[in-house]
Amino acid sequence: MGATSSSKETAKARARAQARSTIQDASTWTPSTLAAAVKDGQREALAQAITWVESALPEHQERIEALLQHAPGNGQSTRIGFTGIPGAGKSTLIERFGLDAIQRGHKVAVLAVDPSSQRTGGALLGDKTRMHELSKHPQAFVRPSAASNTLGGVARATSEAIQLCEASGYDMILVETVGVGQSEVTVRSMVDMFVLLLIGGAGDDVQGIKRGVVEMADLVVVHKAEEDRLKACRATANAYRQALHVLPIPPSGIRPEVLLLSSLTGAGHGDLWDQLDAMSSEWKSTGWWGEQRARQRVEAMHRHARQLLIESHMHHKAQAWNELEECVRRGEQSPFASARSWVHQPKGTP
Ligand SMILES: Nc1nc2c(ncn2[C@@H]2O[C@H](COP(=O)(O)OP(=O)(O)O)[C@@H](O)[C@H]2O)c(=O)[nH]1
Ligand SMILES: [Mg+2]
Repeated sequence: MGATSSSKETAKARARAQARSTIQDASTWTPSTLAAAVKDGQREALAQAITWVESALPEHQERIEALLQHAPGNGQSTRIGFTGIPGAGKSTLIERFGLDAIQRGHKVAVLAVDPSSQRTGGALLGDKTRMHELSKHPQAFVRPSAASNTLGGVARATSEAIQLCEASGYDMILVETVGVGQSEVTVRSMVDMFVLLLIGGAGDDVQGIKRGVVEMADLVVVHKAEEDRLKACRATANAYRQALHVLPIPPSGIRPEVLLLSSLTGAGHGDLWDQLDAMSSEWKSTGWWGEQRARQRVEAMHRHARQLLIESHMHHKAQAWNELEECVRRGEQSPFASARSWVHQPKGTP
């Protein structure tokens, strides 16, 4: 028995060594070798695979599809999104929450969707991700947001990144978003539970919190609630409890709770965990968990179809687009008529 298992071990070790040496040259990956390395839990491979799915180039779509087919997720992860203005403390909260989750036996992946990194070249997040401990932990994978100059490229890739993390053995997937417009909506459509972070005492106008964002939240956290700011934080929490009470009951059937929390002291983190845990158990028993996932898969198909169509048209009819754009800029043609004529032009028209 010993001999068999040790020869199996040797073969496994050899296969691993081989896969690792392949990492040295990313261009030698094929969809199936990359998928195998992802499923083997190799972080470098996972990072590479996410880079692949972020590509919007039409010639890359086939290998992306093959990769995703070879590395299907098992659907068993818990996916949690965190939103709130920059400075609300999302990264700090995620680091503490992630370390807690690891202590509870989970493998944690953190993905960040940050459209603003386009302007800063990612430096903002790269420097201040504040997940130093988590990113060094062997049970965690932290992927800072990639800058993207494609139409929604990073946001689109996030749902595929979630799948790849799952395939790689991560069962707790935390997504950080920045409170600007579309990114929240996109992230909301990819996660099971969505947490809104507020800073206690700061006015809504300062925080840029829109009703739409509050409506998307499954849980509201009044953050930075330490001793000296407790009064202001309680006032904010009460105001939100009242505001949430007049909103219609969400399709999940659960009205969002409002929690006070500090990621500096850790106060309230136990409640946050319990609340999310209770919510997921409840939704699994009512069927909302599965229903929401089903809706999200259909939404993802819509999103991909739109994206692929426009990318493919942009690729094949770039010159016609540029010419029409000039005409529209000069006011010679209506935007609607130009868009229609461009869409209906056969591909390959110069
Ligand atoms: N007082 C206090 N400050 C915090 C807390 N969490 C984060 N911060 C600070 O808030 C600032 C922004 O935190 P960060 O996690 O980068 O926010 P993000 O932009 O939302 O990701 C940093 O200076 C943190 O140290 C907290 O619970 N209490
Ligand atoms: Mg952050």
